[in-house]
Amino acid sequence: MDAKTLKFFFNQFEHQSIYKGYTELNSGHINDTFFIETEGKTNYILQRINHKIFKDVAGLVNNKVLVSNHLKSKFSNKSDKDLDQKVLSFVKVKNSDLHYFKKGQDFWNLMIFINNSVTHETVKDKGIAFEAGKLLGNFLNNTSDFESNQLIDVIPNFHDMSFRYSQYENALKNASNVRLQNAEKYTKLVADLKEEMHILQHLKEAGEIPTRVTHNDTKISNSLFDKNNKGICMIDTDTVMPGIIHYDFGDAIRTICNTATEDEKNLEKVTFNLEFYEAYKKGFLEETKASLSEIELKYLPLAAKTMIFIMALRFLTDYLNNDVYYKTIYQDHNLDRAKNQFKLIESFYKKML
Ligand code: GN1
Ligand code: MG
Repeated sequence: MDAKTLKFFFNQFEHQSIYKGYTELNSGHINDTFFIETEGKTNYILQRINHKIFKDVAGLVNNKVLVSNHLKSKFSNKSDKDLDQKVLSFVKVKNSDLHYFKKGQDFWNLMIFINNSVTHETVKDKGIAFEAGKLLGNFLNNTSDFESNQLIDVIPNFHDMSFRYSQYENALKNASNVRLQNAEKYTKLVADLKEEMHILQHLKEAGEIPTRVTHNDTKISNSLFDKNNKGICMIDTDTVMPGIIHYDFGDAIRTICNTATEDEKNLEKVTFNLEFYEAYKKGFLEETKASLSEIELKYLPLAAKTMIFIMALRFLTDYLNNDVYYKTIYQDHNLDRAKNQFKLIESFYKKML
């Protein structure tokens, strides 16, 4: 992507700002994301949304706008300008009510950058884990009265374990011999864990665990902090859909308690940090305890294991499929990501038992 192109797309949106420059943000695996610096005080995040993965981008953007508007309604007496710095705000296209600009097959959207904010790829102290727990708790509280039937199912069965197993089993059938051999070490583990990894799904289907509006991509880099590491808000609301809290709690633990990044190849660096688990849980429960049922609380540890596992399974599946889903930058990238998550599960066992 070049500056001229980005400036063109930036200028399709309704704002008074003058484009100055851009920085690509590489943390996401699906969309292309750019920080847009302007000559003024307001900066932006410009995103090209991956329409191959998100089949209904218009619906996805509509979800995001609805959720943001709902979150904003929770603040009293705040001007639009203040709220733009507390919750994600989407900019409309010039002379249009749409919040996305479509050119050819590509969809673009623009958000206002929250000033003085930072994100983390790994957690270095338990204060951050605690704050992240509070952020998710807040998000779930504030969306608990949101009418979820307004949301489209962005990716049907997104965290459905049976769906992910069936994708994996198909991938096994079609994989190349080389990739199959490289993945072999993990196929037994995937088979052995099958029953346990379906427990949460079965409780959900039986109605024992309630469905709520959930974020569905709570990795630590999707929590925004101020420079003093106080939580501001959850970002990347692409996958907000009905789900169970275990998806969000577990997916957050998956990255918060990993002593290394998701892409770390040196597995010795990958261990599960129990102290951060406790800190995250404390922050999360401080916000949500009163509204959670006994069964929801009981299954928080299994949520962690299940969500680490589901990501391992998805990375492994994409590896077997020759990398058709996640962005990769080298040949065995997805396999390395899967190995990283399997190592985290192993460490989780040791620490939790
Ligand atoms: C993907 O694109 P990104 O980084 O926001 C994925 C998540 C995974 C995550 C792993 C739509 O999110 O489910 O947890 O990678 N999103 C989708 O880093 O598949
Ligand atoms: Mg995401």
